[in-house]
Amino acid sequence: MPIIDAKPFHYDFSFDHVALVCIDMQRDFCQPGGFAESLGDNIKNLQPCIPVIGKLQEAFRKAELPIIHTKECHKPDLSDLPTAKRNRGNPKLKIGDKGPMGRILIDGEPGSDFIPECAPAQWELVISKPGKDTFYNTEFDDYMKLRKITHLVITGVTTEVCVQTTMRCANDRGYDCVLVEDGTDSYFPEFKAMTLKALVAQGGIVGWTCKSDALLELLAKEQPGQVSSATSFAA
Ligand code: TIU
Repeated sequence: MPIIDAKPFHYDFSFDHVALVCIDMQRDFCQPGGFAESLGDNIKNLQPCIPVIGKLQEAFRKAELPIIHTKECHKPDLSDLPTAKRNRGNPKLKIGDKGPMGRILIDGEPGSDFIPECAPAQWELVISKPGKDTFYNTEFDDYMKLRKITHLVITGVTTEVCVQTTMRCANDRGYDCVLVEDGTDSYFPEFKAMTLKALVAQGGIVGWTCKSDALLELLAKEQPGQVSSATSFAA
């Protein structure tokens, strides 16, 4: 059973039951002219995690392990967008308004698409989610159960919003989650730091955190083909 260094103590999992989850690595959150800037957020603070997530994706693909990508977005007719969410934060451009990258946070628009550094491979599952929680109004949980995935390696943005919400909701459903410390970022570095602490407090009340190197070193030792989940996952 693979074991990695983690907080508050080591994290172990089986290659047959683990997946990498990449949360909302979208242009609207990471690039100029998107949802983040319409809320006045500093997108510079999200840049450090981007190459780290890219490396993890490469390593999981090489080991033929599953990767699931989420994107926060809404239907073009806004039927899945609560008015409260549209108005929240009094943004310059609201969700659904036309911005430099198309309509803000609308599925199919350039802004809601993934940044190229963290884009899904053609065969990888993409979950479009209308909320911060990846389980809310999506097929994520059904898919994980079907594939017998019990352990989630979580990455993405932003740490204390969609990432933390998803990790807490996964924990309540019985998943063992490890959040990659350098594979997540917030517009507010102090919120990231506090979230990483809060998740692992009380003996890992919500789960674990680890550094990407711990996973990358482990996966570098694995030969593709040793990992039996790969073929069944793709089937
Ligand atoms: N605003 C903010 O920090 N985050 C979001 O709105 N969504 C995600 O975290 N993906």
